[in-house]
Amino acid sequence: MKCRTCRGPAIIDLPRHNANFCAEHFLQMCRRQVEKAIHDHQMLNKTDRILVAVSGGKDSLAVWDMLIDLGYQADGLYVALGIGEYSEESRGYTERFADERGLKLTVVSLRDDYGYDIPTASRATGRVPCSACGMSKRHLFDKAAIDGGYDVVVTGHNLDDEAAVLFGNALRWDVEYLARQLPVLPSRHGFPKKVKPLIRLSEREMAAWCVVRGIDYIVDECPIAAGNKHIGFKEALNVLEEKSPGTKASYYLGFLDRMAPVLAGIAASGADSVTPCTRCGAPTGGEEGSVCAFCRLVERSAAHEPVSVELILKKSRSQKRAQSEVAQS
Ligand code: Q46
Ligand code: ZN
Ligand code: ZN
Repeated sequence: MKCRTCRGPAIIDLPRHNANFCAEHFLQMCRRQVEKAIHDHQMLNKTDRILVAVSGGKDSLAVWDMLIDLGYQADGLYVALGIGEYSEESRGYTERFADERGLKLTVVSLRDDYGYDIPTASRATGRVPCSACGMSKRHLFDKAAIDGGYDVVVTGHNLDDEAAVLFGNALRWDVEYLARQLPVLPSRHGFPKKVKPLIRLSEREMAAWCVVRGIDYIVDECPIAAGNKHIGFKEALNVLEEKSPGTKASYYLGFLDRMAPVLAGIAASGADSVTPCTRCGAPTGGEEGSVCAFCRLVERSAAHEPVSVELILKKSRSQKRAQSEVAQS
């Protein structure tokens, strides 16, 4: 196996590029893909103050590493979700990454700073854990960016993530979600700009980036992720990718090129009126004088007795068992 660029020994084969690369030229290919995404979608400027949402996983640590490597000014924000050992370990990976490189990392702890964690919020509000989690993270990333004077929030969503979400939205023909599934959300109504520089790189490429660059990351998935629908969509797309390399990239990047412009009018016509939350001041879609969904979640969750992650997992296992019994009967 020889590197396409230098003919030296290759360390990775990338069927969708019909090419193999040595370590040096693999990194070069990744940097170019990120630079192209940043340039094509006007994601970032070299003078921007960037806040990277980091989780301790490969994608968010890789994107932070890449941005620093490309000369951007990027700090990190980690939200401690209180999902048992998984959260403790992922925090450790994130803190070590930042310490070793002298990068600025801010940690917000749901339990210490807001009096709840994700398993408890899920039980207290009756939301599925990922919904309580996603809403908490969105609110806290937005808040940290606005309070800290950052120009833009970066997340580590990669090609596999975006293709899976697109697949889910297309299966339901959810036109509004499709119209908004863009790698750049401009800043508006008090929300910060948000961008996804890894949209041209796959999960496997991000894992390889971390190995080559010596980045230790948490390999285990969030234990609560098992019921997440996107995992099924990813698996389905992986089957297609295996049969026909390049399918995922042409599906998602083709959507951005050819379909997103067609849907642009729908994206622009979305809800426009926001008012400040009377409790925390964050923009909210509710009526004048209302409290935002995050503040309502905090109020209910902090008043609830702490719930362990094991209890949530037990509940989701018994729900699945009941569903499969119904399906078999
Ligand atoms: S951390 Fe949170 Fe994810 Fe775990 S609870 Fe769901 S959303 S799966 S990225
Ligand atoms: Zn090479
Ligand atoms: Zn609020």
